[in-house]
Amino acid sequence: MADKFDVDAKTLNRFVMASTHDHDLVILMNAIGTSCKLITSAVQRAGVAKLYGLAGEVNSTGDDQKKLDVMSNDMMINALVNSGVCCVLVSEENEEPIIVPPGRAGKFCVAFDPLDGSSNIDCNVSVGTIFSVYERKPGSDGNADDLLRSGADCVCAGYVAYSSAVEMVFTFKGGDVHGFCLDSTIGEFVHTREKMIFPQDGGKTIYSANEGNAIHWDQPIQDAIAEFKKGEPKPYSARYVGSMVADIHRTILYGGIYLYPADVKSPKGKLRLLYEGIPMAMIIEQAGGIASTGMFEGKIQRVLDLVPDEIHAKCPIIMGGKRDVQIVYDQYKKQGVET
Ligand code: P6P
Repeated sequence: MADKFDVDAKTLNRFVMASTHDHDLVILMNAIGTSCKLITSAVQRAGVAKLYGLAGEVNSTGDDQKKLDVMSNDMMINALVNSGVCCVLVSEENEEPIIVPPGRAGKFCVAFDPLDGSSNIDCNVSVGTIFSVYERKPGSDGNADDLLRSGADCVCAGYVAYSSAVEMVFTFKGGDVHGFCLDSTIGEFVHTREKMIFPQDGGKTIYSANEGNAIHWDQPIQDAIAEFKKGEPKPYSARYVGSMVADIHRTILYGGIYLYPADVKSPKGKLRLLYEGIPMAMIIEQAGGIASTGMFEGKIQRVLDLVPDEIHAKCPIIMGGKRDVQIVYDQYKKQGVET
């Protein structure tokens, strides 16, 4: 029997065109989609094309850059700079912001991690791309200050999971969260998940954290993990991929909680606000979950309320549904902390 051919393919481009009259946003999402298709090709051919291993440089996070980090970064920068709709880019792989030459500059400011979790690439574990989009401030030609704003000013956010399927999850500010899988037979992201909603009962009892950091966590976090291990009516399952996109994607679809809290070793946490915290928080909140910092700079904060003081600012992250985030908050309440 012939494969079912879709004569009405609901591509990412068509979704964006139907969702906005801002043609520059259509162009932007097309450029992001194209760069993620190129990254897909590189990631899927890494073994064959001998792309594993180190590039011999270090990125803004101090991580050893993998060959694929450099390639993915170049792919995104080239696609965005040449889209004609961006004025400033911030990448995890670049210490300094990339200012688009005035002749090719447009209104969008994009922060991205081109290949998040790339330390996993050589052992074939899922990796991802994460991006957040802002519009430059009125009167600005486009510089880092246009991105030193809270998630309240974020126009849209998304991630791409390079795994058994290549799936982009994307949302406009205030909109629903949608999933688009890459159909390699037509080279397009097609609409496969309409209105992704975090399981409102909290979903599967899963906690996701790097317990290798446990000795550095504050007592309420240690107590919350102990509560998850006890679990009601049975202990939670522990799942930790070590690639944020994989861990967050699972958390949104299955439920549970993802934690990368601040600790004595990393008082601001490890993850980056502009291209990990804010985009993931916008997606989690608009899918009906909670995106908290846990204890950060003396109080419990909402990730989307944080204002980055520099383009590679860090933030702690506790993301999940009310059931599980409340267990964390209850431990802070026991210490008299307002949540
Ligand atoms: P750790 C990858 O380097 C990353 O930025 C996220 O993708 C991931 O969730 C986290 O760091 C893993 O950090 O300290 O557990 O290896």
